[in-house]
Amino acid sequence: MYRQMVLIREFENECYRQYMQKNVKGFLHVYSGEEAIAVGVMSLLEPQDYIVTHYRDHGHAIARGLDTKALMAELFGKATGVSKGKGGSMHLFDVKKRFMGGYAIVGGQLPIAVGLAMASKEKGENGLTICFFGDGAMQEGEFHESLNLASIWKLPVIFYCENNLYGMGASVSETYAGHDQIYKAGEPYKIPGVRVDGMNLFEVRRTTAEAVKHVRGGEGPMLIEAQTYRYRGHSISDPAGYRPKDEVEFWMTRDPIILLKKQLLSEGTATEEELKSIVKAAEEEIVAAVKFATESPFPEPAALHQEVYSH
Ligand SMILES: Cc1ncc(C[n+]2csc(CCOP(=O)(O)OP(=O)(O)O)c2C)c(N)n1
Repeated sequence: MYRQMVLIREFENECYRQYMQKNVKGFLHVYSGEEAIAVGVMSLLEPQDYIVTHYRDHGHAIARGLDTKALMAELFGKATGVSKGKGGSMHLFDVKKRFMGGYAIVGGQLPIAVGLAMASKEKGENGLTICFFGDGAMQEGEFHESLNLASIWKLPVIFYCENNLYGMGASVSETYAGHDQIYKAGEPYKIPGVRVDGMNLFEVRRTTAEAVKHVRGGEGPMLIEAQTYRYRGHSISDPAGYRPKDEVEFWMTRDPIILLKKQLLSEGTATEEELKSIVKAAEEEIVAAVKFATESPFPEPAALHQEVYSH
């Protein structure tokens, strides 16, 4: 899990570099700072489980085991990308891994999660759906409609709010009346909620494991609020000057990778050399991913209208 968290951080740092070199275009929202959530949650899932998420989706995709070469190629708009170069950063997808997409519309993935959970239940797959979203989605009507239906139909879905304290540029405390009790937002729909320290991998795993047991056991949906922080701006074009310096510094002291590293060393689970070699291997994997993306072809013009749906 340390390896995966480091790999996500290295991938995100490289995305920034590649964007500056104009190899990655369009929107880019990185997951740096939030790694413990994706990695902790995915470590508890089964192959039959579905995942849907928002546009800040690289970390979830890597944690679910999507190949970093195909992910980087997608960001480069290449035909070898996970969405054949047509999705880009915000629309990563892998149906075999039941990774059913990043979505650009805030809250748009919640009704999709409800549909996926209904499919799992109807088919008797013993599967559940994890639906990641940000604190900004709490203000969308879809949030409330989705929780209501999921509860009425007792669906196997975990609504997973990654509360990084900000939407695009405004603090959640200025935009959502229930900002200090997000985990209780399911109460009107009789959905139990819990809050977890999203910077602590072990806490994420412990809390999520209990929720997974509840939901897989047929007890209906749950809501989890993971408290976290994004280390970069909302997107690459946001210098994030609206955040107080001391707040940023505080959250930097809670870096999930550093916290995990300290714990692994103090417990004697790993040595400094072993952890260094994990970082080196991650760096090498990212270099290989960039090489693959660079050398891959762009989609043929004829592919433009293939696998594209409208309604
Ligand atoms: C329906 C809708 N409204 C507005 C936007 C513009 N928008 C994109 S991201 C964003 C902020 C969302 O913040 P949050 O859900 O907290 O997620 P975070 O980016 O912090 O992970 C907004 C308003 C959008 N994409 N979709």
